[in-house]
Amino acid sequence: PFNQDRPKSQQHITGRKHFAVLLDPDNLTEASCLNIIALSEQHPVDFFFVGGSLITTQNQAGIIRLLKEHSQSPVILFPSNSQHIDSQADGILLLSLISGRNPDFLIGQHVISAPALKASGLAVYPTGYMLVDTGLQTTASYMSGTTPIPYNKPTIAACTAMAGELLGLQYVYLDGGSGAQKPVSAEMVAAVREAVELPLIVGGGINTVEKAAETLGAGADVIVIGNHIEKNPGFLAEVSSLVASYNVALDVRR
Ligand code: 1GP
Repeated sequence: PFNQDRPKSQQHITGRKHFAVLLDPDNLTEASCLNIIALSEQHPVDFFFVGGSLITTQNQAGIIRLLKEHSQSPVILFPSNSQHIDSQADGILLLSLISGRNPDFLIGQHVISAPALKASGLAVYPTGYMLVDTGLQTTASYMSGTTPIPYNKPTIAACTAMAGELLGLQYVYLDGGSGAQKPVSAEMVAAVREAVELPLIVGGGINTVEKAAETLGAGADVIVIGNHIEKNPGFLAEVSSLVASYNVALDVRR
């Protein structure tokens, strides 16, 4: 089983940009969810992520049902623990919290959920999840009991992503945390982009078109926006156009 060929680079990066809207079941009513879905019909969204670091309501299944009934965009679970598996969705980010040193979120929850995941039929996306310190402590950092990567240490982020890639993870998610005071820096996004050949997902605190553009320009393949669209659904249209403009420019260059 151990031949001597060096593994080929995974070459996942296409240059195409993607837009994911994160829906936190605690923050949405049925009406606000339907409004976001209606907007996404006119202003395309590539994926809906569903989840949150601490879910206190029983709304998740209903939100996924609405999405599946009214939208063609894939629904991908963004779970905080093993309880959040729902086979109505299309896929799940199987997050290993590689920025932290809490074994429960590196492997423990995965062991608990493996039989249900195998049986669920969900597409499973093994993801190196990296929390970044963007100021105030976020729910994700507190709930996971982990220290996030310091904001001004892009080299730590790059080495962590490299380790995740070498371990065989297939995606990297760089997250400032939901409602972060500021997004992950362009320097850190660029350092991670340079370090690995995996698709790079970036989210947390993106609440202006300028911040979204900076994140995409620094090398994010997927940007994730939650809070600001929940508060101001019109932002969905602005980000959708921004992402489309990157992809049109890419097509013109080809
Ligand atoms: C959080 O990356 C997501 O995990 C999105 O963050 O809610 O701040 O957009 P926001």
